[in-house]
Amino acid sequence: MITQSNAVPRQDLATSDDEFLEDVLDGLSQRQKTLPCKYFYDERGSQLFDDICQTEDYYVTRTERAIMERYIPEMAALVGPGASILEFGSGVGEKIRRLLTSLEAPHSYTPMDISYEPLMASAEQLRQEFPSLTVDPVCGDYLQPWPSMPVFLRSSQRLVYFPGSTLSNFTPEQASDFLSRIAKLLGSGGGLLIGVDLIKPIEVLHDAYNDREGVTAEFNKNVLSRINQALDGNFNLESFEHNAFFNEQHNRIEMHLCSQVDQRVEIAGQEFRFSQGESIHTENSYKYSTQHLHQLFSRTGYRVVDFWTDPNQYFSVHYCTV
Ligand code: AVJ
Repeated sequence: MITQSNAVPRQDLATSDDEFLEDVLDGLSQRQKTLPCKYFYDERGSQLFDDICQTEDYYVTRTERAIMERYIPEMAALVGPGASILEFGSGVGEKIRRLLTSLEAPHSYTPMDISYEPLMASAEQLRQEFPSLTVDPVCGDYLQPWPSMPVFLRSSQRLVYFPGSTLSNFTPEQASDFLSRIAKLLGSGGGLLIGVDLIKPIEVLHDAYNDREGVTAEFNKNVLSRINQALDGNFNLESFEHNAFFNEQHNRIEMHLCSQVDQRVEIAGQEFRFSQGESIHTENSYKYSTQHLHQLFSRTGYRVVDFWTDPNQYFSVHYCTV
């Protein structure tokens, strides 16, 4: 992890090639081959994700934005003045602007993200746009132990912002653990503003992860080209097919890459066999009902103060306090 207080800027430790290689070899050695979804987000992958967010079929981003637009004054009133905000997975810092301009005199902003360059660039830009705001970027994987974050912890008006349904990528156990950790970090009186995707008709879900422009398929396959480039792999991208479907038993979209033929792939000198039809499980995206969420929040130490949805009830934003 890197915080601003580390005087010397360093490469992103959270995405070192050594760790990447270890995770890839590990994942592809399992019976159901798998790859951690965090590796989608290299520069090209982040661009492709942005493109997904703009497709007609992917309702998630646009629906959350509409909820925020409509209800942000209510949210800001609940949060109150002088907030210090910690955001997990801040990306290029797009969503926070809307919140910063609506909150009354926000005091500080601590973005945490795995991608070093966009994190630092957006921190610098926010400092210029909001001169009275203390911006204290923290680079790292938020599923790992967190660094100290002194600026955030010094405040008694703590707000954690976790938009975009990133929680969807966590298993239910990871989601509980993560929310519990945040509750402890927030302490009594702290607030959580969180956007989570909801269960909906299966066709809508299916289309969102199988968009007609094929951007999601490209996003999924990009992890293979990343392995080829960074880890000296020889995946033939044409011989893998994007497959995304809703697993009703687990309430989750699963994304896979299916081998179209029997084949062998080499990565950093190590060989992996794929039989025809065998898949690599690349992502889970869990969908929740508001009842699920309310149970989850109360089990992990929160009280739901208010929540907002869109007219179709496709997406939810919750404000909870500890
Ligand atoms: C960033 C986890 C919310 O699950 O909808 C989009 C990622 N994957 N299309 C999601 C994603 C394929 C996205 N989250």
